[in-house]
Amino acid sequence: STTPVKVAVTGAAGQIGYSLLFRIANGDLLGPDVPVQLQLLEITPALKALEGVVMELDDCAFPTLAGVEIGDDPTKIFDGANLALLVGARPRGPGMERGDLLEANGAIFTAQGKALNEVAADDVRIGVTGNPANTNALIAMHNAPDIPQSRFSALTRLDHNRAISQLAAKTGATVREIKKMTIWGNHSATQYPDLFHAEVGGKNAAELVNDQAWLENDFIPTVAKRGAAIIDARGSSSAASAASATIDAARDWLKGTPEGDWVSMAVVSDGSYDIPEGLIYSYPVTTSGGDWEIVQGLEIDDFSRAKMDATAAELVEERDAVKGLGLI
Ligand code: NAX
Repeated sequence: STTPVKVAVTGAAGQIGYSLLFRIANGDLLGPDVPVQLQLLEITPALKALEGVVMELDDCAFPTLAGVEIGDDPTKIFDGANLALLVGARPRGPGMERGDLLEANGAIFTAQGKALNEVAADDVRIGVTGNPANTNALIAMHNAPDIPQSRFSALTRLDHNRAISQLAAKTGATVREIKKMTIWGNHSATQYPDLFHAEVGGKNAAELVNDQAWLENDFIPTVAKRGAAIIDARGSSSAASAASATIDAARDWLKGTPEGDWVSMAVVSDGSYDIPEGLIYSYPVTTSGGDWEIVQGLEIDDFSRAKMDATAAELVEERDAVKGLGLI
């Protein structure tokens, strides 16, 4: 059909937005034949900058871009949205405590959850990139009781892609040869990138690498702390790679994962792998027809179990904190 797909993006004038919008408008998300309508949300003081970004989008003359709408009211900008990419969030400012950060983001994600509940399209899918992504998604989900919980996901695809890239570099394989990578848990330093189920050219990655010291002391911390390394080198946080991962995650969610592979998505736990029910926890998932399914039956050894439980414990703490603040 030629009806444009409505894609809402929040934080559209930010640095991830500056990469993300052009990729979506170029057809990288839905393909060159699907017209896209961009609906862009910003806070009022950033609307002028956003107008500048829209001028640049216009100047690209993207054939797939059917229209652009901007504003600071989520009940207008989320109207009819088929996909909502929640990128905008409140960064931790000087002197801000963890509780302050959760509260500031709580205000954003309660309001946006309610607005999505009220005005988004019936088929809406919601991807949360803004940090703390898992808990922001949890807050939005709880404030949108009429939207099925399975429609909410937080981004761990950047971590997933980073893990693939590190494994490719270690083994000399191409990225294309690497399958079944998994990020478990929180998009934070406690995340657990798992090589025990990943494959390189059809061979088990952990067996191929055969170097537990590298896995523990190099691979896992490199992936988990990559964000900080980028800030160190670039002077600002990852933006183009975060935008690319946001696109990868949404595209695979809507279009399906290939046979014989899976992706990592933080989704609501049903208790799989003994993770507390209701947390937004990153799992290996396959997708089809716009729905995800947690990969079942993976064998978990003691090393993995401890890592999976540690990142779950952090998410329980975050959940209890936002519950204490009355946000969920
Ligand atoms: P920027 O600070 O450049 O942009 C954020 C934008 O969001 C700003 O323009 C701001 O005005 C806007 N904003 C704030 N509150 C808003 C609201 N209530 N409604 C709409 N817009 C609002 O940050 P950027 O580098 O683009 O990063 C955006 C978010 O992604 C941050 O929370 C960041 O921590 C997070 N990230 C998440 C990653 C992930 O893998 N899940 C990786 C990259 C990134 O660090």
